[in-house]
Amino acid sequence: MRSQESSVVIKMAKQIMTLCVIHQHPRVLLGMKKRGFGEGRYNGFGGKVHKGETIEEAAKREMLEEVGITCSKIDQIGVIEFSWKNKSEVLEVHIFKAEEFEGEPTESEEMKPEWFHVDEIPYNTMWSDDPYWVPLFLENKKFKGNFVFDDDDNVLEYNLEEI
Ligand code: 6OG
Repeated sequence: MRSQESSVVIKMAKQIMTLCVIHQHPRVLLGMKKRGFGEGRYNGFGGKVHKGETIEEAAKREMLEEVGITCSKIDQIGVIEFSWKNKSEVLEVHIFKAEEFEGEPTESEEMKPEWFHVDEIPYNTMWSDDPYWVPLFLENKKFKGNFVFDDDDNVLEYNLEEI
């Protein structure tokens, strides 16, 4: 008789998040994260999607909250799932681009905005996945992928494809 298979189901809560980068060629607006998750790294602006709002609404809200600008038109460029080899956390990050905005980028408690030339993106002070997908983003290529990190947030494995 076949022995009964035992299986352990590990439930991983997937956190849906937004990430929006202003791209006015040849410059991009990033922010230095001042606190919390990703502190000390440059990144686009974004955060968790709240109950009752669409992902796009969340992306626009975060732009206003974190850097004080209104983006009426944003385009989704990519979606990436991030996970860690030794953690159960999974983040599904929806990446948007805005070319236009209203208002003046203003420092908030969370982010200090800064413009960078596309040839001088500060990859050394960014998440280790960024050098893989930011070049696609800058070329307006749409993509999806997933990245797995080790305990030090280095990329262990990844998949990235244009869509
Ligand atoms: P709060 O937790 O502060 O939002 N984010 C990532 N961005 C990159 N480039 N790489 C990652 O690899 C990321 N994980 C999360 C999503 C966190 C912000 O950081 C982005 C959000 O915009 C792990 O609310």
